[in-house]
Amino acid sequence: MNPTACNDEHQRIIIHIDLDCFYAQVEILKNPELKNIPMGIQQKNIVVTSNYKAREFGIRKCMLLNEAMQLCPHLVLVNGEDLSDYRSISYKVTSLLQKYSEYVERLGLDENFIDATKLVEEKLKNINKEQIQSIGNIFGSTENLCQCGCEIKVKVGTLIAAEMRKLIYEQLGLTSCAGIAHNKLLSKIICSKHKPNQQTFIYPDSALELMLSLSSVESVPGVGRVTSEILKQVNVKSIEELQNVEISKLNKLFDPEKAKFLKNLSYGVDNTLVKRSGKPLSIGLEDSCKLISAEKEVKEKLTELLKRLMLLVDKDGRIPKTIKLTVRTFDKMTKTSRRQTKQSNINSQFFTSSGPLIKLHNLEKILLILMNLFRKLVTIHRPFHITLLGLSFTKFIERMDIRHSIASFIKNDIEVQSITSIENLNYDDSSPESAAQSPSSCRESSDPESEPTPKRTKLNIFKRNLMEYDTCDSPSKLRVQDLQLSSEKHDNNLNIKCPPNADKSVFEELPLEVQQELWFEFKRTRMDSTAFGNRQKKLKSNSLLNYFVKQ
Ligand code: DCP
Ligand code: MG
Ligand code: MG
Repeated sequence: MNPTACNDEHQRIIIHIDLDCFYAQVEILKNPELKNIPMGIQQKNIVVTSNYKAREFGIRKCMLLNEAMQLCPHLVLVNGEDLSDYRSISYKVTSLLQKYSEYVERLGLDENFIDATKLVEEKLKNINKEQIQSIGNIFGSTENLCQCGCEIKVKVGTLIAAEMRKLIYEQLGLTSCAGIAHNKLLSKIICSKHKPNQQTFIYPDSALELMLSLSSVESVPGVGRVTSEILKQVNVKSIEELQNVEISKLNKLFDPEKAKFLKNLSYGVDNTLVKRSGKPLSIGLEDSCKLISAEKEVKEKLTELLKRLMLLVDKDGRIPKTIKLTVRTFDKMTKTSRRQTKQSNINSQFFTSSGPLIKLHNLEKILLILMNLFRKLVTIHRPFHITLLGLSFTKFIERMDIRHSIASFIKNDIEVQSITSIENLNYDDSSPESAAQSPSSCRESSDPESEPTPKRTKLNIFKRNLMEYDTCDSPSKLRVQDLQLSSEKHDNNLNIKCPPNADKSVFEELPLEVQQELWFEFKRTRMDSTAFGNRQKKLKSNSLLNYFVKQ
């Protein structure tokens, strides 16, 4: 539970930090010569952002390339379609902020909310209240301020925000803006009031004034295009109109909770909590393309995407259990596009080696899975036209938890499948991927939610049994069960058996190749220890069985 859950009061201090011209700053870090010349970041035919030098010429975010070049003919362009550096620096910023508070919520790639309530309380214990001077620009008046103690808290919040921004600059060389307020909504709105490299704060008394200063409901964070279109049905376009519309009218358009949420927003009231962000739930890439109508071209495009994606996953450090393919097809008859997704389990063992993950044989195995998924999405013996291909890895486990990866096979929420046989489970998921920060065709998905913890129960029993075996006197003394596998999918010619003392029910649920490896590993260690009389003989360091027995 967030310690600072609150009602409608001003007890919290929320800091919102947004990096200045983020992609441009990252490129400047890589090439400092770009610092003092107008520079824009290009994705396809759009300038998605630019440094502040370029903004002096009137360059705005997401401007068409032609338009930008007319405004500033000497604009230097840097291709920003590969988001991997932006992404990795973005996580570094979040990590720095997490040193201050566990309540750090990522928003897109360059924004973070921090619940600084506790930090403020701590600081207030060691500071002379009379001497506190706020840092930054203020929005609104300081007359007749609320007496509940919120004023001093906001002031201390400004000191903490300045410290955070200083740390980001010192450690990563990035400048940023901050907004300091008693809730997320106000802190985000206020953050962009003075840019770049500045901070702005607001006392609760000025919340209404700030909301009324917004041009329309669409400029309220949390009110998307769809919501504002619906609001237009009851003639609500401005904040004032949202304040005045009867809640009963909103209840007819939205569920009551959302209706109340919208009403609250119009008054600057936002009780949502700062959620803790973990690593992304999925890491993906997608690329729109000119019409692709041959399977060979699909494979080439997927190979390219997969190589890039493997580098991202390598940087992330975790091991994915599922791969998802997204395909957008174009129907020339109806002139409509259709986006579909299918996913498959992948073998965690593809990723167990450290260092760059692009091992050719693994890449080819994953490609086989992808092409199999592709054929399930697209009928290849009829003409087809692909306009977008996307790949993402999901269901991550930490590398240190690889020993538990077998548990993931055991307790997977989708059926366990053999990977090498390419008989993977597929299911439809036509919902579009969540994509971060990119208006153009190359998008990277990053879902800022925390990860599930590894599941252990059956695994532990299995592991314990194998450990008992590993320490017993000699293989001949074992209660050898040597159970023949009964499942249809098993190749009986291999004569694979469940290692003694292992939980047969768990073993039988493992994919065939995992069973094989465990069985052969068991046989090999039995032979070794018989031959050398060494009951403590160590298992091969990279063996699968080792994942069960090594602690
Ligand atoms: N971005 C994008 N498409 C958009 C908006 C932004 O690809 N429609 C990318 C480029 C930005 C980054 O996301 O660098 C962060 O978005 P911001 O809106 O915070 O813009 P900047 O950080 O570039 O500029 P500012 O200084 O205004 O925050
Ligand atoms: Mg920014
Ligand atoms: Mg931003």
